[in-house]
Amino acid sequence: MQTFFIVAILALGFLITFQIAKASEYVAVLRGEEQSRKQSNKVNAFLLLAFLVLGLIGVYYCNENLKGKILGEAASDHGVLIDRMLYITIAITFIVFVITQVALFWFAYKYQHSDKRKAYYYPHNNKLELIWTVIPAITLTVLVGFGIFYWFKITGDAPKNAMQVEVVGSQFKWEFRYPGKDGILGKKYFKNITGDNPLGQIWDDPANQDDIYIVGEPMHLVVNKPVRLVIGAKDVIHDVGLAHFRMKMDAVPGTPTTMWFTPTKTTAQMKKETNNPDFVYEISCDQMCGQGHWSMRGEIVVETQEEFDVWMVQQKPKYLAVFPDKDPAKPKTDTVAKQATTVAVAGSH
Ligand SMILES: [Cu+2]
Repeated sequence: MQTFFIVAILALGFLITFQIAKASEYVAVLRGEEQSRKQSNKVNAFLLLAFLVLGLIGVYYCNENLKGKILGEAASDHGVLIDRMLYITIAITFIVFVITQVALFWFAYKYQHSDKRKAYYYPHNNKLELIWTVIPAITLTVLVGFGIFYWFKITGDAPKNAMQVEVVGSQFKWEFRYPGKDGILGKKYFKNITGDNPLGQIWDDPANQDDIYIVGEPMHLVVNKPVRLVIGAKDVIHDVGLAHFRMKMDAVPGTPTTMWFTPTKTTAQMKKETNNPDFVYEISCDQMCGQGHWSMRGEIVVETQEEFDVWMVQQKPKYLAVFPDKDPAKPKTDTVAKQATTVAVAGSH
């Protein structure tokens, strides 16, 4: 019995010693963790500050590098307004961006965890809420107000001397139509669309008989002359994107949309300005419209009135291509020949 107690005491003693050793080992580990936590806390706070500085340098660098290199100056009157609006928006949001980012990262650094400080509980302040709601609301209202003003201007009535061009998108090309001498685009009906009549023009409408149809060739516009685009689509939604003019409008099947602008630089001027002899004004499709979306590219030539007139004289109304007999310029050989055969046939009887 005595031996049992001695063994038991020894075993308990061993167990207690073992547990104390283990506990102090845990304490040591915990102390180390606390140490390393404090260490990484400092490193993280410093990294946040470094991220802020590098990020701001990156923003500045990108801006300096790309300034004026992407598209150059706007080539239309409305484009200048759109650019100005964009610059004002960027200036305001940039100031807010810098203030909020500096405050965010600087506070994260300055108020990193410290044993000497305790977080201050500050859940609500009506005045602050009011300030940071009302000021952005007023600012955004002014910015959006500008946008709506320009939007109404661009989609509203064009000046009386404006020329009109119809732009029709389909998978995956652009087709153009000029109203001809009468200045009126003839009526269309989608069920009339055939290989011979790609826009579905109603030939009985006299306004259609002088309309010029263009496909696979550039649209021609006159410099400093307002142009009103009448935009449509034949299958899905496309979008007439005119990056150089800073214009853009959806092309919706069944719902014509319009916008007008005045090109202010000829293609020749742009070639000089951009130092690029191959410069062309492009129409991009700005709406994902299917597999060939990427290839849906059109071109625009901006030229002087004289050059435009020379080009226009060479164009022939689609109507005359479909009904060659109606062409006044065409010698009536067919009719004469037919009459001759009729006479010959009549004579043989
Ligand atoms: Cu498209």
